[in-house]
Amino acid sequence: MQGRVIKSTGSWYLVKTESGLVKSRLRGKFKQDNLKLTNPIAVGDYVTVAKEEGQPTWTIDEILPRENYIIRKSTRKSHFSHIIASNIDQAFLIVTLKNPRTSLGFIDRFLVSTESFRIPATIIVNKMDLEYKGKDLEYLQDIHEIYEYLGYDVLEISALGEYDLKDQFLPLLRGKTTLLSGHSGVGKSTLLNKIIPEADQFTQEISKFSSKGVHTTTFAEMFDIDGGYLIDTPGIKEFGILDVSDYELSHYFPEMRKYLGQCKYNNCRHINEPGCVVLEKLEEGHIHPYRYDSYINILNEEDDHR
Ligand SMILES: Nc1nc2c(ncn2[C@@H]2O[C@H](COP(=O)(O)OP(=O)(O)OP(=O)(O)O)[C@@H](O)[C@H]2O)c(=O)[nH]1
Ligand SMILES: [Mg+2]
Ligand SMILES: [Zn+2]
Repeated sequence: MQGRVIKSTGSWYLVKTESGLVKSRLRGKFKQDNLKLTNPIAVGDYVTVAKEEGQPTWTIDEILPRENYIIRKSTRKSHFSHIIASNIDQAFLIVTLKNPRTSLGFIDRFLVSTESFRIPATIIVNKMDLEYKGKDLEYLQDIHEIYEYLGYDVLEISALGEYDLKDQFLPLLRGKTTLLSGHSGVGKSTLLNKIIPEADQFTQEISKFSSKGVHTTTFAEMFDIDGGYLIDTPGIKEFGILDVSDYELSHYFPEMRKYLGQCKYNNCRHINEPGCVVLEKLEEGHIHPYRYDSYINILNEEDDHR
């Protein structure tokens, strides 16, 4: 019987099938795509399940090919990676201006991972009910300028208070599998609860001491919404990029992608090569210097891990 994994705890999986939800375990090992994974099965995966003979339990026997996935390096063991969710139609990156501030570098890394599968991404600035001063408002302005220029939507919301989120969000979610991602404490679960009150996801105040989130959500889980699904995930601290070669990286920066093939050398990495069109466009202001910084930072980080 086929089904879709809607919750994963690492030791068991909730699979939605034609005949309802079944709690399943993995039998044996799953090796796949040469990926070293901390989680062999991820929320969003399509799988086949079978009932164990004479037992009330189910097992996952097979995982169907993934159309796409969002993956990050596992923080503790950097040669391992973790699939955040698979088979998604769009990704909403929830960001905040302060407590914690989401950095542009973090946003760019996330977008590299969505671009690598051409998954549409939207940046959602949450906690707009709070008061912001000069620097934070400038930062908000930067986010709009940088990402809207690239074609990403940037929405400002408040998951608390009187903001009418259902009207704003439901049309975006209809019939789609949507991932909510972002740092811990940005309000992913609060937003999900607002849209799907039955979900009743646990939320928690940010630690006053560190102004960081406390990783309240520990497992990814997806909830039915309007013919689609909304996926709540644990907050991520850093977003390590995986398996992208130096020559490939610029393909995942839309503002560079359109000039590729125009550089003098076809293996140009756009660092200091003569006749580099990307550097020319940067000089002319068609590529944002912050974005170019992120590009260089990711290149350097990739080197460290080889
Ligand atoms: N002022 C304000 N606070 C918010 C808003 N959204 C969420 N919060 C608060 O931020 C804190 C963290 O919210 P959560 O929803 O638990 O954050 P999360 O992103 O799910 O965090 P993790 O599960 O750890 O990844 C809670 O105290 C929420 O009440 C908002 O729009 N405005
Ligand atoms: Mg949460
Ligand atoms: Zn170049």
